[in-house]
Amino acid sequence: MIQIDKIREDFPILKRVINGKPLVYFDNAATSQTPQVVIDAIVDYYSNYNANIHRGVHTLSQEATDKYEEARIKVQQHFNAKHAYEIILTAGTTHSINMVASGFASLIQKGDEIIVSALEHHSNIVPWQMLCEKTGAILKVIPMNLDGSLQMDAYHTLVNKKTKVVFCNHVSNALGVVNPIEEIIKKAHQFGAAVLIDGAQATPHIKPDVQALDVDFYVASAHKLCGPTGVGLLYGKKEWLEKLPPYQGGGEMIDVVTFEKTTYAGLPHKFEAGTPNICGGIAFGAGLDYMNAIGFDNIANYEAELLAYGTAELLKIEGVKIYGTTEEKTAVISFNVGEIHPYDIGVILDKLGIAVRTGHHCAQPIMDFYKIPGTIRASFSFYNTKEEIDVFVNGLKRAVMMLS
Ligand code: C6P
Repeated sequence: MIQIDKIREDFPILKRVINGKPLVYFDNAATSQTPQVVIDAIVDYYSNYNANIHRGVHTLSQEATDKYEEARIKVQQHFNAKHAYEIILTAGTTHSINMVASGFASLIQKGDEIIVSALEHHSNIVPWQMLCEKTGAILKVIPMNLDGSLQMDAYHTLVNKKTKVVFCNHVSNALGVVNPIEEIIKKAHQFGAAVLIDGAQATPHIKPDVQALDVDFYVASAHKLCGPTGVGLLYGKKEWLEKLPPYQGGGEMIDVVTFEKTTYAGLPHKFEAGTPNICGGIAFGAGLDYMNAIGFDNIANYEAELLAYGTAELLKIEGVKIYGTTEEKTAVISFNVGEIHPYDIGVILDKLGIAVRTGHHCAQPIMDFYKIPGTIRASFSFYNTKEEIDVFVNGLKRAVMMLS
């Protein structure tokens, strides 16, 4: 059970007044808000044990190193990775994807095939296009249906022995649909292809088990998980992380350096050159602790209620068209009202204290598919309420009246 009043107390920002109105924050798919315990963890780090890690013999450095490595273990346990060294702490989902894509440059040859889904965020399209340009590999796309689901029959015919890597998001950021990643992974493995799943939008709602999924790479960002920006994870199976070359050269990722030759450190340090986001990593762990204490089953059940209520209320407004109508969705409603431009609605909602995202949501191919410039995206979290949905729906009605 979600104790909503208690939970809302944990988030100082929810008390903010915007344009004279209480904040209604429905832009959770862009970034989640930060509970006090995570803010406290950040303040504690800078107040009490700010130091560089893995290098100093002094007490502060050891304390910071211990806390940072504890955070890695929290991430390992949360995602159920077999080994802590399979968790690379990165700057976030985009960074993690680029690490893998650039690493594959040495494993991919001209004529090899790479598959992405039609539902990808730009950060899971552009790095692979860059890789194809560099290597002569061919990018293939799993097409989508009108309801936002993937055409899985087409996927089954796309995979073949030339397929080297398959990339798909676990949940689409623009539509909120949950993709059949188990089926995608199983099929790719029949042909020996590696699979990277982008969990940026799934992880705030679903606790993934990377071993049960048998996924090769899984990536996500802390800032969508009640943590800070600028930190995230790359999970990789040991075999794959050992095969990939390091992404960057520098301090921390080496074993022995001479002017003739450098040998690299083992996992995870091979992929963690330079001073990492130490405080961010520790706060990432604090965010996971906070969400796990609430419980992901509780979060999912409560958000499903918000999604059902919000969808039903929105559909009462004439002209509302929702994009992404599959049965399995996270608490995201992407929609338009008649011919009104989403941006115009977003501006009026902001005047009423309501934060939503408008536009193409970094997923232009999806907007091209629907032949629209963008959508209004309302994305709910476990700290939102049905009362806030009422405020939003009333605000939307006002906006539609003003713009019609
Ligand atoms: N989507 C949204 O409003 P970063 O920016 O690296 O933390 O995450 C990038 C990213 C990758 N994949 C998916 C599925 C995502 O949703 C995002 C971030 C935000 O939808 C900001 S564009």
